[in-house]
Amino acid sequence: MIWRAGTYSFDFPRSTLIMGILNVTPDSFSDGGLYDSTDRAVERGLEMVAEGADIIDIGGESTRPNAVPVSVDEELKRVIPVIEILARKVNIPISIDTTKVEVAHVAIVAGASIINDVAGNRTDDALWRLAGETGAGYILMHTQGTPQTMQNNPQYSDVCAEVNDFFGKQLAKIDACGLNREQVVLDVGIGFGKTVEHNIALLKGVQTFLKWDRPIMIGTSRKSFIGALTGAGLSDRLAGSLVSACFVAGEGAGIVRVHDVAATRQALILNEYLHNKMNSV
Ligand code: PT1
Repeated sequence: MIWRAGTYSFDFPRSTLIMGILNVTPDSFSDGGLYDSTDRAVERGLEMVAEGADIIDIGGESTRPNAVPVSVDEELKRVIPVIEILARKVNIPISIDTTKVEVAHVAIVAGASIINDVAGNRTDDALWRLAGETGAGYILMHTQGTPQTMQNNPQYSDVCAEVNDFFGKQLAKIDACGLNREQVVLDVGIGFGKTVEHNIALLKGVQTFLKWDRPIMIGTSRKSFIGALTGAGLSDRLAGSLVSACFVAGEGAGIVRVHDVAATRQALILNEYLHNKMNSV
């Protein structure tokens, strides 16, 4: 199975890809304000490449529960200078974490190769047509509602079945927009309109999403369900993040989205040796 993202492509099955998170925001849930100048953000991007990232995901609008929305202009001002510089300095794809077609368009012109869409439940097709026209990779993420409403009593009768229904319906609409399925990655949206039980069911159910024959991406890094299950505070969730990344990798997820790139690379390498997915030793 191939995933095409601009001039990049990845063949699956393969060792799990690591998408490193670069939040250029003052308010992201675990690292807000850390990389809110262009220089510091570029430096962290280069550091993630050195740590073994396969993709850098740049976001200028936090989408954690109850985040405050930002304008197109503000989002552009945050992310575009970072994308322009990093795209020239690194040889891995840069992804733009945005729900706005205007931001995605300028980001692609600036050098981004992937659109990471946490509003995969969109009803308009402009973002899908943009991905089709530009050949960018496209990450379709499941969510219920918006960041402002999604944690307001989320309900499912069978969360894996309902997320699979969602993938089927959205993929059919996407097909009609000239966006090739080879460009598409599916993401269950951990923490987006889900209770702790829903998140656990989705992680245990990774295999049910493989039927679409597309790479599955999972983002658990530092999220609140780890805190809810263990009592760990925001700055203390690395162990839970690593265990969940290794678990979903073993279940067939192709990409994990993480803050802690070096630690995740180390954990995944060991995990792959222990599961006999690496030949030597
Ligand atoms: C994700 C993701 C994302 N997560 C993709 N993009 C975030 N494709 C941003 C919490 O419960 O999983 N996949 N972009 C961050 N969103 C959240 C959601 C952060 C929930 C924290 C929580 O703590």
